[in-house]
Amino acid sequence: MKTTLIITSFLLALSAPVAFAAGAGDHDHGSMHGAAYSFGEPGKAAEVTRTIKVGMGDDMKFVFDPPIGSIKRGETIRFEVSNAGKQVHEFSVGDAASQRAHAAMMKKMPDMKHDADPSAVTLEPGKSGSVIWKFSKAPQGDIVFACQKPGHYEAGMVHKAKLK
Ligand SMILES: [Cu+2]
Repeated sequence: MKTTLIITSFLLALSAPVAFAAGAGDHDHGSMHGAAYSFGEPGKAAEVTRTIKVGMGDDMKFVFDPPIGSIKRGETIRFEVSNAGKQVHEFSVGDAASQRAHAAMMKKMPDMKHDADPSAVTLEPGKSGSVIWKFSKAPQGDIVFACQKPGHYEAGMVHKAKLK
């Protein structure tokens, strides 16, 4: 419960300045419902337009199958994520700002899971899970997929995709 509260307040703290920076005239009423994200919103299974397998391993790489290429604004993607490694890995959807904040938080709480965060999944070795994300908002810069277990982003567990 404590972790959930921490994550929720983190997300609120994170999203508020980003949403504000997104600019006047771009009022997002969706953000009034729970946590808001600068890079889209949790997707619905019924609205999935493509499914991509994401492999993670101790070689510190994401393998997208098929390759994700660029993302069309508004599309909903189901990521079927599996961890073939012997370490815990995570797959999180974000943008440069959210991933920076996420990395800072993971440094303080390296064992945190993302059960309360629909934009990320944390997987024990051999496990799989999924994230369904609607790319309804254009962030500043690229969409950034990352594993923020300490040191993993730096070792290569990051992938950037253009949102068009
Ligand atoms: Cu990792």
